[in-house]
Amino acid sequence: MDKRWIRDGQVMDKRWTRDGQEMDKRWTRDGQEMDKRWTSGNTGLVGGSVPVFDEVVISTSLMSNIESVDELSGVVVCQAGCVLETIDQHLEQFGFMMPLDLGAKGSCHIGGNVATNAGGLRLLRYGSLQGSVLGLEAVTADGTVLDCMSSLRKDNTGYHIKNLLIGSEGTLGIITKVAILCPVRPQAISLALLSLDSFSTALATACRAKSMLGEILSSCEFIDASSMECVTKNLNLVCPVAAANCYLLLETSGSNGEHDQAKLEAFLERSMEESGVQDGTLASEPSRMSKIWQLRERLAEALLLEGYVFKQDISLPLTEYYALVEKTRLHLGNKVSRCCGYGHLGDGNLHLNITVPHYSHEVARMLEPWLWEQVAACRGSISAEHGLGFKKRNDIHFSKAASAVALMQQIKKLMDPKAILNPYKCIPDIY
Ligand code: 2HG
Ligand code: ZN
Repeated sequence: MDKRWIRDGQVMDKRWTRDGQEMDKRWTRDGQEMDKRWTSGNTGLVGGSVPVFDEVVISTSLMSNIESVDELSGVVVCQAGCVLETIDQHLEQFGFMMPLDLGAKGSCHIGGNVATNAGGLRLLRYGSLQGSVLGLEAVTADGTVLDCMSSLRKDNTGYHIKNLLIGSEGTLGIITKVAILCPVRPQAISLALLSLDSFSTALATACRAKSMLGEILSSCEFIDASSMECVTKNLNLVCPVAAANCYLLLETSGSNGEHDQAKLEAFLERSMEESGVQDGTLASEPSRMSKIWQLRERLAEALLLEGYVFKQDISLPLTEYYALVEKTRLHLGNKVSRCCGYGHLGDGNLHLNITVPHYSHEVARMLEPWLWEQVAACRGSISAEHGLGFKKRNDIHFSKAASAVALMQQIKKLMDPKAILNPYKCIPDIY
């Protein structure tokens, strides 16, 4: 193979040939040329924090103290109204980071994140909040302050009430404080953006990234051509790789820059051998990484500029991931302006977004329950990380058995007999 690299502006004099054949592909690193080419912050997307009928809104904004950081274990204890990004910035001085990162980090509150079991961009690496939240405090319907504030990694004493509250969308208690296990802040971070000819190449490349990058892979995000066109056009952003059908954004983070680079280079060299991998760029410089991240993180904002957006947050088996976007596109035809897909490919979470100039009843009716039937047919989930909120609570049966929903309703009745905690949300009414 004959490919050249440029690292931080420097041409790396490293070439590979295979069977004497030159591969005409190049990379850019940090923008330098090579040749070819995610409550309480009210940031939820399913109306979970929106008062609809007779609700009273309780703000946790003033509960914004970060109470402690345990420098040995990496456990941060903070109040529910702390902004996610603020906690992360605070942790920097101790060498830790928040295990959760999402587009709304600058305004979302940790209490809301925990209440919705928010997923985000790095779940692939750091797991879900069900695992990272070691303890919490919540106020229950009768005013009891429920103290589940453990900071222990292991604690199998009785039922895990804490885990019941995580993801309950405020329907079983108001989370007031949390203890979160934080990973060590990485010393070296790199970001690769690849353009690919098809979803199957993207999937094969993502699988290769998982196996070749292993423990240093911290994010594996997918963007389709329509999404990329939307974010670049509507927000005047520049995509640094050649236009293609699909894009993969792969982030590595680790404790040893040299080791990580060697792994990443081996992965990229191998990937560039594939004819379907069309172009790529690699960045390690923070401002360049941030520019590339914007192409993914600002997609939701870019879509909003097109009018009304039907937003879907779906978990699917990887083989069905993009097929659903294509099926939906065919199903809706010219009734919509755009039907695009992006999301957390690394954990099977697709964000299917459909834009129309103005809200359309016709499109709404064409979309649901048709879409939920497609998702249920392949045993996917109608809400991967955003929750059910007000919008999807009555569709829960597409993803959960009737017996499970009935048990949820009994738990709700037991913990909130007067239905005063975030009513009309998350599960169908029983009262
Ligand atoms: C993200 O991953 C958020 O960016 C929002 O979960 C998803 O815009 C969306 O549909
Ligand atoms: Zn997401």
